[in-house]
Amino acid sequence: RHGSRMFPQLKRGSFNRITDEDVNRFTGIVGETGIKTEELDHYNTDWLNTVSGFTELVISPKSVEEVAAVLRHCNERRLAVVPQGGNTGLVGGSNPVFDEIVLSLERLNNISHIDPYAGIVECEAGVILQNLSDKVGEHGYTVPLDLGARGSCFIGGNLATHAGGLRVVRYGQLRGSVLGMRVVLPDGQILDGRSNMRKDNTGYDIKQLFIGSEGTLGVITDVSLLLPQSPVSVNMALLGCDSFDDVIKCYRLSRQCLGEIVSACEFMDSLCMTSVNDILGLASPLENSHKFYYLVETSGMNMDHDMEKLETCIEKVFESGCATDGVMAASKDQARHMMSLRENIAPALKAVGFNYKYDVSLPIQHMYSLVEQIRNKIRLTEGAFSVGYGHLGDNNLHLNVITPHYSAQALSLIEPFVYEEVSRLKGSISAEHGMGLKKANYLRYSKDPSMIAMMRSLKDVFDPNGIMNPYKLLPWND
Ligand code: FAD
Ligand code: 2HG
Ligand code: ZN
Repeated sequence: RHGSRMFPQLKRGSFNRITDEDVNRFTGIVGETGIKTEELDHYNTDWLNTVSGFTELVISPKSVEEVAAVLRHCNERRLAVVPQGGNTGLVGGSNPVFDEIVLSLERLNNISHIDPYAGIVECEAGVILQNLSDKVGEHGYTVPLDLGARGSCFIGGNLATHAGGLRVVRYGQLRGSVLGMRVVLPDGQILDGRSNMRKDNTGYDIKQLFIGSEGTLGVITDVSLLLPQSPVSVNMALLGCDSFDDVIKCYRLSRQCLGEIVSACEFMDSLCMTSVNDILGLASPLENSHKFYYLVETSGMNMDHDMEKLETCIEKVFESGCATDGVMAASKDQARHMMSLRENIAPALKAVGFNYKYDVSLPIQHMYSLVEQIRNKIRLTEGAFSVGYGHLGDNNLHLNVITPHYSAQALSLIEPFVYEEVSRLKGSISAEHGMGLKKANYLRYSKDPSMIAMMRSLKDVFDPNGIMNPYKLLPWND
């Protein structure tokens, strides 16, 4: 049996099953407090409640040596393992499919050192992103990554998925801020790539392979991150637009007017806004409803300077006619509220029904037409609707379809069409959430066969027995 209705054809790999002897051995390594054999629903099921497995064992090591000893035993015994962080992943990557052991990073949560001069933090993989952010904030720094799941996701999970989020337009992708990492391979080898140097051109940058590897090559245990200075002034504006073309024009103008202080460029359609309004009771600061909304945030060091720039920007936007309505946050609380409207789209949609999520990169001018095509395809499916939102500044569309309950028929209307279309437009079928279980078989839509073959070769080098997060990221149906 397995817990994914979406993939009835998936078969369990030829891994051994856990015995009492194995459990005793693991208990010897991590102690009684590091072992769980009961009440494992939280570990077995994903945040979206769309996939769930049947693990009977969760192991939570407290040190890198314990991770190494656990993995060595799993490898010798051919026991499959799923590394798990905060379990907020959206592609079914962090949960077992069958009876894989869950190796949770939850107890590896030490922030070991903050260098206030260089702006570097060293920490373990199990630190919750919000806690990391609060801690470095005490020293005047911020983490170069922020996302709605900050209260639950772990920095190790962020690295393993190569999470994007709200601030990529400002700080770039996470991999650019990673100075060093320590990783444990399935045979128990510790790859110690810890470093605090910004520049290091001594050959292959092995840590980069583990960023975005989704637990399929090894377990990330430690990281050093370069930190940007915390902004002193944060401002926000929410604009209402009549068309997606107008949203793009607003975006273009805002980049031109605001330059280096831009820190988020997000968009959402009207159904997203009504969903957060109606389901979560979060009110829009705009009186009227609009077909589209564009949210722009600035972060800088001088409130007067930043406000002046944003005001001039809004004036230009209205002069050009690309927005018909708009409001600037008058306080930090208002700014937070505006961003919460955007961040809460995923929680609001989750409350309505079954969510089919597509997280794609597309040329900006094609981003919304995909939503319209899908809307047309599902128009006869009872109770179904689709929305579009996302990180406009990264050309990252979040296309979500919602049906009252899981429907294989609805799924067949969307897939593989959605992947074919993204491939045709030379986009990416995963901009930031990763491949996990749900997207693994579609890898070919974004990667050439030569690249997939090389990915398999690398997998064989690091994990020759294939025990690390099986059925994830790489296609399992060929
Ligand atoms: P998990 O979900 O536990 O694991 C994710 C994957 O990483 C799994 O394959 C797991 O096996 C692997 N893994 C975890 N830890 C390790 C480790 N230490 N070593 C090796 N492998 C590991 N994502 C974005 O990119 N941008 C967003 O804006 C965004 N917003 C979100 C908002 C909400 C409300 C939610 C629920 C999710 C959001 N996500 C977003 C998705 C998710 O939060 C991210 O993918 C996050 O980085 C996952 O971190 P996690 O600790 O929860 O990892
Ligand atoms: C976001 O940007 C997240 O809000 C979630 O990446 C997107 O749920 C989604 O589709
Ligand atoms: Zn996102």
